[in-house]
Amino acid sequence: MKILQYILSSFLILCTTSVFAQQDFDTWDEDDDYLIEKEEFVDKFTSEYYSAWAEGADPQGVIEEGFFRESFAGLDTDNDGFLSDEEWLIGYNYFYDDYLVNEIAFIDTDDDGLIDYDEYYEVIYDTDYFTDVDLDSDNYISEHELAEYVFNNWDTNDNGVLSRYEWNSFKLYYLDV
Ligand SMILES: [Ca+2]
Ligand SMILES: [Ca+2]
Ligand SMILES: [Ca+2]
Ligand SMILES: [Ca+2]
Repeated sequence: MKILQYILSSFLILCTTSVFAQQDFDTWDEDDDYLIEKEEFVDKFTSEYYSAWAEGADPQGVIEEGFFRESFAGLDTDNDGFLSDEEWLIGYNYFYDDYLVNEIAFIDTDDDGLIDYDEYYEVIYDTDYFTDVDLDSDNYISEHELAEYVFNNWDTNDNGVLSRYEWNSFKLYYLDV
């Protein structure tokens, strides 16, 4: 798992232009201590980014369908509407290894070598993925639940803050929805 995360991080850093990443990091790091604390993250995420995830959503939050659609879109890094082997593997290692078996052949039911949204939905809706994010179990993902989930995932070494390295590694996933 550690090695996979390392490979994944290295890969994503290559995809992220460091100049933009740097500017972004600084605007999120309000107190300029070179770390993004959870409070800094939640404030900015809920005020500026949640609306992109929750477009057209109920004021109470995002329902399951909307949440899965945005999750799928986040993994589809080249925005072609399908998950390639590579896109799936990265997403799988990062988000779903607690929930699913990693067999693309099992998910790709029409055998075209790509995972489309329906194929993804078919396997993901049956897992605890949504309910684990929906902390208060009201069937909506509120802005705070989403911020909490994103932050905890992003904080890969679980030390409660995002370093610049963690930030650069996964920026593409969360902010480019
Ligand atoms: Ca800070
Ligand atoms: Ca794709
Ligand atoms: Ca397919
Ligand atoms: Ca909820």
